[in-house]
Amino acid sequence: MGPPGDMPCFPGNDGLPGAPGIPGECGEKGEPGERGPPGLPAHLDEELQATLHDFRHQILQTRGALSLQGSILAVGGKVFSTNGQSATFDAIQEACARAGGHIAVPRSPEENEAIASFVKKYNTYAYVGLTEGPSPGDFRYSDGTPVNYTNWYPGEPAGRGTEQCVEMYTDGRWNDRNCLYNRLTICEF
Ligand code: MMA
Ligand code: CA
Repeated sequence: MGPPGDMPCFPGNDGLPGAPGIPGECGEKGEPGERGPPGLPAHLDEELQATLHDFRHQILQTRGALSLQGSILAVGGKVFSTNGQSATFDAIQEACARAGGHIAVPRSPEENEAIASFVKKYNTYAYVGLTEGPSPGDFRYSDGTPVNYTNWYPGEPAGRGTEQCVEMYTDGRWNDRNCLYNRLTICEF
């Protein structure tokens, strides 16, 4: 065998590409774009009018279907609704919140009658959205404001701090009551 040659060899082919690097940081938020051209007046905007027409139609359809089921009642600006199910005060509050509303609370004789009509229909007492504050006999709305309209059954509230919720009887009158019974779920929206 002869001595090693001194002929330089040519570079070989490139290796395989490496693994991707870690992502870089996000860029700055861009400037807002230029203001668009002024739109048509609403009454001349056919697309807007068609959308409004469709909304109105869908609202009427939904209201019609729900009122035929007897599960909603509109009074003044409020809509009252029940699912016909009974639950504790806390569970009613949660169910109403999940539906995007609050537990029903009558703030006028008309609202009281609407709620009472569900109580009669289901022959089940309902809790209303009032609870007793720290001082006995002081019932408040869930936003903490003191109750103004009331419809207590004669002699009520009598719990003096031991009955912190309020149930509605089938005649529409109210009784302060422990919060852990199962009472009709009625929400307002
Ligand atoms: C009575 C009366 C109410 C009270 C309930 C509790 C039936 O009504 O004392 O004030 O809330 O009892 O059981
Ligand atoms: Ca009572």
